Amino acid sequence: MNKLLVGILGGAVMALGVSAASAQTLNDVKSAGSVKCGVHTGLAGFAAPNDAGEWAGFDADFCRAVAAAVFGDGEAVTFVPTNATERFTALQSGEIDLLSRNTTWTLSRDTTLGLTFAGVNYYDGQGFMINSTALPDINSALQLSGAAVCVQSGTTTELNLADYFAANNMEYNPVVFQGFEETNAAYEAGRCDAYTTDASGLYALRLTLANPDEHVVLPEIISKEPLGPAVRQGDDQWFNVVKWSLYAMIQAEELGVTQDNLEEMLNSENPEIRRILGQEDDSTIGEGLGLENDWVVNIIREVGNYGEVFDRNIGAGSPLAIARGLNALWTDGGLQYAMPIR
Ligand SMILES: N[C@@H](CCC(=O)N[C@@H](CS)C(=O)NCC(=O)O)C(=O)O
Repeated sequence: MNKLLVGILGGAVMALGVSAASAQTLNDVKSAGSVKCGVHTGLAGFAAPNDAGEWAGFDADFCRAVAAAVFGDGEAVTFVPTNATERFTALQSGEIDLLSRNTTWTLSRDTTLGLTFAGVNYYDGQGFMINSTALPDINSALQLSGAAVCVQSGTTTELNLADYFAANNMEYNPVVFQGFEETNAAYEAGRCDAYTTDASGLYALRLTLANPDEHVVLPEIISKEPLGPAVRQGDDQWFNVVKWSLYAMIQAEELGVTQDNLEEMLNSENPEIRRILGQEDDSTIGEGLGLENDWVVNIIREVGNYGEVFDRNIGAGSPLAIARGLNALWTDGGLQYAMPIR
């Protein structure tokens, strides 16, 4: 056989192999009866077991939104706690179908780990927290030269920390841990002058400290941390289900469709609302995704729109009380913008 033919055949076999082997997640999820969703081991407001032992939080609710889109049931989720290091292997190995865990979208992760980010559900940035009782004169990260800084391995945090101190000609002593609990315990015990992670993580962690009021998040944000859900590479159908679940939540907020007014909205005459809720007679909004036409209705009924999920878990209606900031809708000066659902 000539080389060209071998190449073409090889390519065709590979292409078939890839699509047959990996473009299966939606079917696998449907036959398993639940979405296996990788979450944090316990980050208040994002994903942590509540008093009733149920997973609660912004990232946990995104798992529920995808389950609602697929099954019409937000509880059809198997939550799999993952730490910063094991989260990517869990996705690669098929232990989880979806990673919904304060994970930053970067070039290297997107191109070398066999995964694909489906969007950004939280625009974040890295910050520093200090104990203001121990360090009353520090009010800027630029005063941290010589500091011992608690940081977790396997994170973008560790890399940005090195860049920031180098760029500002400052020295520091990294105190690196693998686990979240260890890092937090070391900080609380005063083994580090500062703790660094995503600002959202700092606010969540502060709530769990013995004296939250003693701890101050410094004003500098030293990086971009676009956090979002990720899926395995090579399965466009599942990627689309996850990506459009996020867009649907954002679009529902833009259209004013909420958990409370959903029934009313099902009778709306606004064509955009009718379309997103699958209420047009010739609706096909589920077809290309392999879902029913009421998949958005199910997401809103089960978890609410993007703003509701934000407020309830991490925003104004929660102990974290994080401002919408960059996560406001584009119509309110923020960056959250859904592609058109039509
Ligand atoms: N967004 C950053 C940091 C995310 C991250 O893993 N942060 C730490 C601090 S909040 C964490 O979640 N640790 C918990 C653990 O590994 O169990 C990333 O994707 O690398």
